[in-house]
Amino acid sequence: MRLKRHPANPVLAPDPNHAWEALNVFNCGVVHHNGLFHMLYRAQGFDYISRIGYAVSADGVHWNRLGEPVLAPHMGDDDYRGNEDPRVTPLEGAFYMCYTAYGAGGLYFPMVARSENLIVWEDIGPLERARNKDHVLFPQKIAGRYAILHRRPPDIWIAFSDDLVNWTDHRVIMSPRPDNSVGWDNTCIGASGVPVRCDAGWLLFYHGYNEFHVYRQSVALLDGDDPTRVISRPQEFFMEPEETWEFKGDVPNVVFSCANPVVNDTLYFYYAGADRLIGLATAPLADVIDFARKG
Ligand code: BMA
Repeated sequence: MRLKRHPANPVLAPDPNHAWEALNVFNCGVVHHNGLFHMLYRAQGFDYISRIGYAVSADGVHWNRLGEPVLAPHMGDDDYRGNEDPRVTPLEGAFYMCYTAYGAGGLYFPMVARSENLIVWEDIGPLERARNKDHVLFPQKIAGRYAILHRRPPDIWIAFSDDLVNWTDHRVIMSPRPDNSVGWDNTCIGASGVPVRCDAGWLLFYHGYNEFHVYRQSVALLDGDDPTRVISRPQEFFMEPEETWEFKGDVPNVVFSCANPVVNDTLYFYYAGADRLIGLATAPLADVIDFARKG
């Protein structure tokens, strides 16, 4: 199974009229809410500082964006190099953005912020102050607690919380596969967008890379009641760099995703090509579930 790239790709490009997003627009979170697609995307100007912009769309393909970022460095040394890779989860009537704060001394750490309108964001706090990223909240509580995926390299971890501030019961749920004969996820893996609940369990979209630093995308299936348990994990990826703009950009050979909303039984998989442009690929949700179950 392969996702189908949208013919209008790329759907979002840097805007030379805005200094803060003149160089790269890439990893984005997308939620479908009240009939509209809302995108929070990572942007860089020539200063290479990451800020987060907002765009809105009726069809998921054509976007209108705000002229100013909605989130920019605001924590002094802790994030002076930027706010990165937003993943946005609708939960209990609000929106939660998981983003990476990139600060002094090469330290980056996972933050959680909250909004009621997708424009004004308030920090809740870090998941931990340690080299960790690719974190994303589940869209519902699991057995009465909030649940989050995160990455302590090179593995995907899960953790739980009563208040979104204190996170406990950290454990590894999935690791790179050095023995995978396809050889695409043998070095490091991390979650993509918000896990999707279906009858079969939780779809965990994730990326992996190998010794050549090629980023590919696939999906695994977690137990619906106990997402610490992996039910199935296909050997194959479902997307890899194929287009010129996915091979060449700021960082070569990367398709990277932070968003996989499902609208009308279709998976909308938003991804960045080579850390420079944003594209869309789709698939019928039923095909994705089939792939995740059977591999
Ligand atoms: C990872 C991510 C992204 C980026 C990717 C490829 O570390 O966190 O910031 O898109 O590398 O460069």
